[in-house]
Amino acid sequence: MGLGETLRNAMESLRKATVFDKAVIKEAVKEIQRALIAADVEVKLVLELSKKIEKEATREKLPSGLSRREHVIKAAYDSLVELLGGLGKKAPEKPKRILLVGLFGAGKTTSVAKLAKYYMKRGMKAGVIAADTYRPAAIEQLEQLSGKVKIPFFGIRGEKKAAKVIEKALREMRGFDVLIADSAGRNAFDKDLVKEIKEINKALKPDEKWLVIGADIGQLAKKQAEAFHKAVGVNGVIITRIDGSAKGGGALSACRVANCPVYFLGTGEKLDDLQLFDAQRYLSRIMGYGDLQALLEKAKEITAEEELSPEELLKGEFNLDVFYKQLRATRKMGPLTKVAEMLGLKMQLPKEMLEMTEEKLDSFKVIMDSMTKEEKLNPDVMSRSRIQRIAKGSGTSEKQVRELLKAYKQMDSVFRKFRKLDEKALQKKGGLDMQKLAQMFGRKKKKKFKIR
Ligand SMILES: Nc1nc2c(ncn2[C@@H]2O[C@H](COP(=O)(O)OP(=O)(O)O)[C@@H](O)[C@H]2O)c(=O)[nH]1
Ligand SMILES: [Mg+2]
Repeated sequence: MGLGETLRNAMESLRKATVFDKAVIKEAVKEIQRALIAADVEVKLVLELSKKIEKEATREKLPSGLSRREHVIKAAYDSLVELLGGLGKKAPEKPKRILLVGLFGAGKTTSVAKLAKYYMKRGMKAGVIAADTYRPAAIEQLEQLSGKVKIPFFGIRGEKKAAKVIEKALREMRGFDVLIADSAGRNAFDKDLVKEIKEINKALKPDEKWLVIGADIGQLAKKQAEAFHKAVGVNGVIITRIDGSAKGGGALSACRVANCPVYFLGTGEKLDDLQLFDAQRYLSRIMGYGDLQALLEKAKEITAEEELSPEELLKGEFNLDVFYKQLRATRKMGPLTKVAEMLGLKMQLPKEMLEMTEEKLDSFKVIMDSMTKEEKLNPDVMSRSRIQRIAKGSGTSEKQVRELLKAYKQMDSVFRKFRKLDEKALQKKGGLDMQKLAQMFGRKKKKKFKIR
């Protein structure tokens, strides 16, 4: 599974969870962690991101207009965008001289031609300079690539000094809007390479010095960006082969940390396979969402699950719908035992209810899907024939339907006791406080966790 797919799964589990609580968020965060680490994102960054999401998830006050679910999805999405490069600097629209640097095989020569085509398409007069004098075949490679799309090319066969080539090119290629120079790589970053780039740099005086790296180097991109930056003042990055590598996320986040803006992504071998980099667009593309807005819209669709506050639960109508939601919440948070204990009601709580299995809950859900609204809101109308109909409609047995109804009744009577206690407390004044009781009901003080 690629990065996009795993991240998407994590978002989907946030989006689709029936009960939206801490356990769901924790699980989703774990999934995001796994996805990022598999993409070679530095562990430290992954942990920072997880903390950020969890912090936002437990925030007391939410920005207006968002449910907690939407807020968490947005927070996760935004932190991912930030991790992969933020809404940082965009590639310059009208560069004058670009020098590409990088190690062997990074994709420099290919990218020189791609860039020339890119700027030509935008109405600029672009030319390329073959300043890789280290590898004899490099000149031919660039000539061939640029010849395909009639990009003006300059190179001197047999010339060993790259700076000489540049000087001559600058004299010959006047009147160009943008000149893009290739340079030689090495197997590793070394003095020899730095010396050569410095000479080219002096001759060309480029306004843009971009480092080309293959996505497959993952988080090593940080070291490389820093080294090249220190040596020759790199001010932008092109990440190539993002199409074939699972480590694109690692390379992108590493450049972010190194403070090197990623301007372009190489997405294939053809000259048109070059994309302006935008973290948000990149993320929405790999995750297969139109954009964040589309994702939030989808989250809204399933926000049908109403908010269930403990206050309402204790004060309000208790019915099968509330029962089902409470069962799920209880299972995840286990708070009912505590409240019951405090009220001396623990013994009266049916044990099976606290030990309800996921399968049983699922079967309850299926059964309730076959009930009418009236039956759910007012289970007293239940009759033999209705039970038969529900069992048939839900593909369960009458016994299972009765089991659900029995559990509901037990719970209902427990809640009646809660309410009575509270009324008495109110009469006494200063006795049991509904607010306090509610807070204890599965939520830590003040940290109210709405279930939407
Ligand atoms: N799939 C893919 N291949 C690429 C991309 N960019 C470059 N390549 C290939 O990577 C290899 C090395 O590219 P080259 O430009 O010669 O690298 P250089 O040594 O840095 O000049 C070539 O086979 C290119 O076709 C890319 O974005 N995607
Ligand atoms: Mg090359």
